Amino acid sequence: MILNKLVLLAALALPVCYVEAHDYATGSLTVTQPWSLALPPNSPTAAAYFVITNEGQAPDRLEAVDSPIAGGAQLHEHVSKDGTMKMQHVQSVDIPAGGNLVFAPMAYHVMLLDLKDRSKLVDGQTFPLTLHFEKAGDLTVDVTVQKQPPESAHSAHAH
Ligand SMILES: [Cu+2]
Repeated sequence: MILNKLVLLAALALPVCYVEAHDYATGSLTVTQPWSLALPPNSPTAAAYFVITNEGQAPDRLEAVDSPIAGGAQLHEHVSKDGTMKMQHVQSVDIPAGGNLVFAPMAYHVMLLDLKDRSKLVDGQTFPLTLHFEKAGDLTVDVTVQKQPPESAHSAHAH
């Protein structure tokens, strides 16, 4: 009886699901779990999301992004305008010292325009995305395409 309880406790202590984390670092910046939503083949645009953590003493700034699968890539944010949520292009995104910045649906995101290679926008595929930081320089990450947002993305839009 006691043994059965111990076995049960051991089973409960195991993580429910193991999420493979993909982290990329340059200088004091870490980019965690870049992902994109799998899209139908005729989608005109795609979006990419990730979390940037700045463990340094100084702020940095994400100034531009690009990807070989898209003819253009922009930094976007969601804003409330006349009672509706709209996305708009921003020139750059500040990353505060000791802080983090969440790119997620209904928040900051990378918008990929003029898609050149839609074969990568399928569940299970990855595509490269290069982030250009003012101080930390360039960082290329592999964006994982998936059907569902990762768990980490849910916390980003807790209203
Ligand atoms: Cu957008």
